[in-house]
Amino acid sequence: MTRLRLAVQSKGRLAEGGMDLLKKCGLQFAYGRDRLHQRAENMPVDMMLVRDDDIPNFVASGACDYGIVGENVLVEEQFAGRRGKELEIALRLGFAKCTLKLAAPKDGPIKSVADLEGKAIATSYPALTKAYLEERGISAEIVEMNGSVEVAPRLNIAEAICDLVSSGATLEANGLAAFETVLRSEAVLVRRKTGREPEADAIAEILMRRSEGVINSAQTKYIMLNAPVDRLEAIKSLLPGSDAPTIAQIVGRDDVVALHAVCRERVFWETLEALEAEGARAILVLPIEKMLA
Ligand code: PRT
Ligand code: ZN
Repeated sequence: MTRLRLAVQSKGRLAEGGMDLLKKCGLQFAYGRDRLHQRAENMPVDMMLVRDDDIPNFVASGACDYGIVGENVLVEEQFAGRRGKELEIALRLGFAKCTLKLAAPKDGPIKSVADLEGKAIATSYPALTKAYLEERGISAEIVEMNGSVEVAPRLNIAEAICDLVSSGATLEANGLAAFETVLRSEAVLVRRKTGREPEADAIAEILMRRSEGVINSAQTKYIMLNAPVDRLEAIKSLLPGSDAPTIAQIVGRDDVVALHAVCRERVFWETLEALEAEGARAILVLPIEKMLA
């Protein structure tokens, strides 16, 4: 019987989020994390644990059917003219979000893309950076580095950098300021554009549908509250991303009803305070574990 072969980063930022998502999709794995292969016990899925940079190649060559990779790695492979071109995004996974940014010393002369003309830029994403600058008519020298790109300006290796940013703390700590976003990235599920096995695709479809349920339910909350009947419309309009709430009678009360709603956007404290100000009481916000639309 066909098993879906899935490439996942062995350790790093994509490994944890990837495993977490697969577990929430119901996959159970038998062994610890230190093996190259992991076999799901309850579904026809085999995982191959590898370095993220190798994943596009593994999927393109057919060694794996699908893979979880940062969009930044995929796009770099595509711009570099390597095998990433043979891949497509099957599903955006919503974790490991980051941005690829151009940055330069905070107090230096480089404040915009135009200031990069004739300068040296250090990056682990040479093809992406080059394409971005060429498109804007800038000619600059690309200095390829495989890590610690943020130290390049201080070491006079380059005047600017193009690197991934999530919190921005690394830039800050190195006296750098970002002035341009080159790419927004998140973890993505990739597969070959052509030449896939229908049986593997069918297994992947189940996982993707479950993943969508997991991703959608992550921010989604179930809100329950009691609402004065005469404030019902105002209260309904405050509920973030909810379409049709359920209204139920409360025994012995005709001035107050119970309202239950699924909210598809983040529910902030400010929202709860606004609901309370409109007369809502007994407000409960519950997490939703699984969801099928
Ligand atoms: O060993 P292997 O090659 O598999 O791992 P790796 O070192 O290449 O990858 P890893 O685990 O560091 O990152 C894997 C993927 O996570 C990246 O390709 C991105 O898609 C994604 N990701 C999300 C990030 C970040 N956020 C991130 N912040 N990758 C790297 N960083 C770096 C950033 O460049 C900075 O140097 O983390 C540092 C801290 O960032 P700040 O802004 O929070 O300070
Ligand atoms: Zn890597």
